[in-house]
Amino acid sequence: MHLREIERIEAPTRATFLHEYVRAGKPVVIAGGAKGLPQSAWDFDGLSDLVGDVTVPVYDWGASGPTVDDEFVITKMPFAEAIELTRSVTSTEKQQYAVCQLPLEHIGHLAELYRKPSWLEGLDQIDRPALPFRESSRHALFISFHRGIHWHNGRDAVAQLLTGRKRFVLFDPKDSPYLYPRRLADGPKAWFDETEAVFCSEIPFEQGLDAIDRKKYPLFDRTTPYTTELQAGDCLFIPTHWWHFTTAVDPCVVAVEFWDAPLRRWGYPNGRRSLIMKPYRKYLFRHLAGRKAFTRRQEVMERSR
Ligand SMILES: O=C(O)CCC(=O)C(=O)O
Ligand SMILES: [Fe+2]
Repeated sequence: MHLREIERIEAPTRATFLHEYVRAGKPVVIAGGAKGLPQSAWDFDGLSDLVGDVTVPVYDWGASGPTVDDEFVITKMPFAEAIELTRSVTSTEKQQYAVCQLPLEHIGHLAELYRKPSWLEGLDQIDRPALPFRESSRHALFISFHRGIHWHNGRDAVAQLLTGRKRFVLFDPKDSPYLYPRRLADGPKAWFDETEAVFCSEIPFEQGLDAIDRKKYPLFDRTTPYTTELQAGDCLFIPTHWWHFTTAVDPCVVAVEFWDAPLRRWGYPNGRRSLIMKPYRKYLFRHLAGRKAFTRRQEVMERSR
């Protein structure tokens, strides 16, 4: 296995970012790319002061912390309380709580305060996919120690590290055959669990790359992990269908923008699954669930009613 460091650039123009990275489907770190923007004041104390009294959904994995099965429940609490619980996590197995995929629109007036980096301006309006594959652009907040491996279902993303330090590990979609992807048929829940991200490797990444059992997962050595450690203010472009997981070095807050990527840039072979799942999901939301937030747990609750 050959680790590669993700390329780092500074202050790109919008054109450079678009042509050399987004359209090339190439991950890149924009060092200091979120510096000077209003959201750079969103450290733990800043967020508590601004929107600490807003009630937010929090992921709860119980005493075991997140595992490959990613069995969690959603619980609700004031954001200030969620911040205290999530910022004090020091290891993956002790991560009972995390804030994941929390839309800025659901956290008081945060969405109004947020500003897009200039090099990201308007990129969600070009190269749009055909209607059945479209979703709205979103920005969401994450406060997690470990975020399990997944890829984004037809969405490009820019993660901005607002405070702390975090290690990101990415894999090219071409490495999918060596990442022991789960098949949709492996669990009925998988058919419903398609909110931006898809969790679908059998390999436990919770303890990092070195802890992976090479005898049990011999093909894993054929992958090329792309790694980087983000500091506050750094941004990372994650092309659609690139696998990734994250682990905090220091407690951190991440803001992520998601927008649609055209089909020709979907990463294959795992992108094939999205050709079916994306339109299917849109149908599901519109006609069956009637709403956008649709987590694994909600689905279980929904169906047991
Ligand atoms: O680190 C996190 O909590 C989430 C990061 C992530 O998955 C992303 O930026 O897409
Ligand atoms: Fe992600």
